[in-house]
Amino acid sequence: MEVLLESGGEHVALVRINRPEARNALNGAVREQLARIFADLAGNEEIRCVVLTGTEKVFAAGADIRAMADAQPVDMMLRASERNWAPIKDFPKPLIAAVNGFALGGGCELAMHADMIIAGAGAKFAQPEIKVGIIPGAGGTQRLLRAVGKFKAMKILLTGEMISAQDAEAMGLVTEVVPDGEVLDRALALAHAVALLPPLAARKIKELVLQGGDLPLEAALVMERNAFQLMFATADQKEGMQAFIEKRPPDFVGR
Ligand code: CO8
Repeated sequence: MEVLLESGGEHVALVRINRPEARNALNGAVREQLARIFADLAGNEEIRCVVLTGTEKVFAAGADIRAMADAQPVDMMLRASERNWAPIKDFPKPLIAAVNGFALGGGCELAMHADMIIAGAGAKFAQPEIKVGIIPGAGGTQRLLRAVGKFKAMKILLTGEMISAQDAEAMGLVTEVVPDGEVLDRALALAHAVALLPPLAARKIKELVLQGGDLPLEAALVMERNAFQLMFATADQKEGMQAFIEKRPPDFVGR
């Protein structure tokens, strides 16, 4: 298997892409395995947060160029790769990308599917599709635009040049930059901190940030208000507030 599912500790899953001989290029097998794993994790109540990572040298070098080089448009349509992106795009729980080395093309797009990106100081990000005669095909133009704004996005998309983890952090593409050897530990620590908090509230926050950001403000605020009120139906709201009043740590159960 090129994608490994491991325990990341209590309530945390660790998903590793492990196809080092092709720099973790996202061929059909890798994308199918990722899709299956994320679909399973979505329905697994034990899991509250997921960390997605690659190897020490590469997060993912993009779509598999060898598997696309001779393709015709109809081949690409029949591959319907959006089917395999869907379980990651729609993953309802917090997802943290731990990026060491290269996150290029589809690899950068995959990282941008996460809710937080922890990058090693030596990590490199790019959308180099233009250099091989295509354009990003898994949301790169749109998610990058929304993350960093038009003028930074245009430079990245039109030149295909790599940007450093530090520059990516400065423009808002990366949550935190840490020393290369500490990326996974930091991502897991963050995942554990999130996993201790009420999972239903975490899901709602993710839903609101992702869906609300593309709505008119008034509509998004109504959505937020409804979700806020719904939280008062959860056992974790009662527990969180009671624990505060009793000056004890809360024990959230995800209900
Ligand atoms: N596809 C297929 N094979 C790859 C890819 C790739 N994207 N990247 C690396 N490899 C293979 C190489 O062909 C090589 O194979 P072999 O040993 O058999 O010759 C092996 O991995 C090692 O590669 P390098 O020798 O180049 O390794 P380096 O460490 O010197 O360089 C790099 C690593 C910088 C990552 C370099 O390999 C590179 O630039 N790769 C291509 C990056 C790229 O252009 N990515 C964009 C691809 S297009 C894309 O992602 C479109 C997204 C559309 C999304 C929708 C569908 C998923």
